[in-house]
Amino acid sequence: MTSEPANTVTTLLGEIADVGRDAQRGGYSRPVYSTAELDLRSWFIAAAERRGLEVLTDPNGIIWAWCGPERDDSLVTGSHLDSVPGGGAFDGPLGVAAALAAVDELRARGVQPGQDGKRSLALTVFPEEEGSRFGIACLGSRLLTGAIDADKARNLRDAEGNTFAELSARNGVDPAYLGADADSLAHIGQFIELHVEQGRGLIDMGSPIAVAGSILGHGRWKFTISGQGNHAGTTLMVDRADPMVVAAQIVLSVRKVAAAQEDARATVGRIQPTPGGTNVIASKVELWLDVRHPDDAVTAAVVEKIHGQAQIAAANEGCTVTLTEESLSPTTGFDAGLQAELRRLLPGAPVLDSGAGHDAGVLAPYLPTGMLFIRNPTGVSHSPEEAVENSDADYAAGALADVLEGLL
Ligand code: HGY
Ligand code: MN
Ligand code: MN
Ligand code: MN
Repeated sequence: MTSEPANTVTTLLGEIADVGRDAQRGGYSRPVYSTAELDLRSWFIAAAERRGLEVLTDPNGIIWAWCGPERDDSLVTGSHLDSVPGGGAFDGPLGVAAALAAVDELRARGVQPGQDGKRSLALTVFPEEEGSRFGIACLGSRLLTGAIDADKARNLRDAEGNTFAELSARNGVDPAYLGADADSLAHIGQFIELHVEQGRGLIDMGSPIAVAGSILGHGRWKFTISGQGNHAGTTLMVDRADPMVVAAQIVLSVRKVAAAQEDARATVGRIQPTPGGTNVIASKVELWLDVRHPDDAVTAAVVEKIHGQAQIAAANEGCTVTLTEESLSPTTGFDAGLQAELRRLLPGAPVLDSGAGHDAGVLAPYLPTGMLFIRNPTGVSHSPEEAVENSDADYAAGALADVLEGLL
């Protein structure tokens, strides 16, 4: 059923290709509510309004673009526009652009959501999917579902000390009302997220598209290591309590513990020394840990093991170390019935498990949810090397339209 792609996705992505480029890191840095992400939100709203969709931004900062008057049992598709620092062009925006292009495609086929007995269709953009600014991944979908306490979310602070509530208010949403939105959630009949694959699965399978099987459970923790800040030149080596030395040992133990645990993945991608001077022994080091495993109990055991080794390293260096859990996302399966429907509507599409987290994973326990992955020829993501061939990007619009037409 997939018609010749109308090259809308590549055209749409071309419109935002210069938004949030990061000259220093390469790729894109589009933290939530940054100028870049706000520009992308405006781009999406304008594109949706040009298509006659009714657009609103809710108190959680989620943008909804409606096609059709009915709100009950709606079909919703979308993704996110925020990025990791130095991220790729497709992680998030591909799903948003494909949703816009799929609306064009449906209309070209004479399919009008919300008319002729068809359900309404909503396109959504979720804020802070990457958790790059406020530390909690999928903050928008966690707020929608109530998976995060509203007050905790309001008081999350970014590196400059802005709270999520302050930035929400500064961008036109009243933080007094953010939080679980049971009413909006109840209106969603099914949610579909199309996303660039963030690995090599589809390259190896030789397919442009896959239906998601599951999402790997994952979590984020923060180590805070405290030592004795001091002068780099006047402090003898024997007199030091240097938290950077403990941090270095934690990074190595993360690799060792995870490499020894089948199917585990663990990463330290961010370390923040205080004060961070070349000629200064740090007084404190904050270090963030990302651990993933199909079995949530094993994830916890891996973290525990790393924590034990961190405590020994800290004691040996005369430092102290504390560990705080920042967010947990249990391993998520998708609605089997919807998954079967997606495979029926996309004949030959393989099933692919995702090592990456997504808003669809947060929604999955609350409503029938499915995901589609589009081939990434480099298999690299969260990096400027993330890629999607134009032909696959445009094909995605037709494939998503096939799915939406079949479900509407
Ligand atoms: O971190 C993740 O897995 C996702 O890309 N936010
Ligand atoms: Mn993503
Ligand atoms: Mn991502
Ligand atoms: Mn000095």
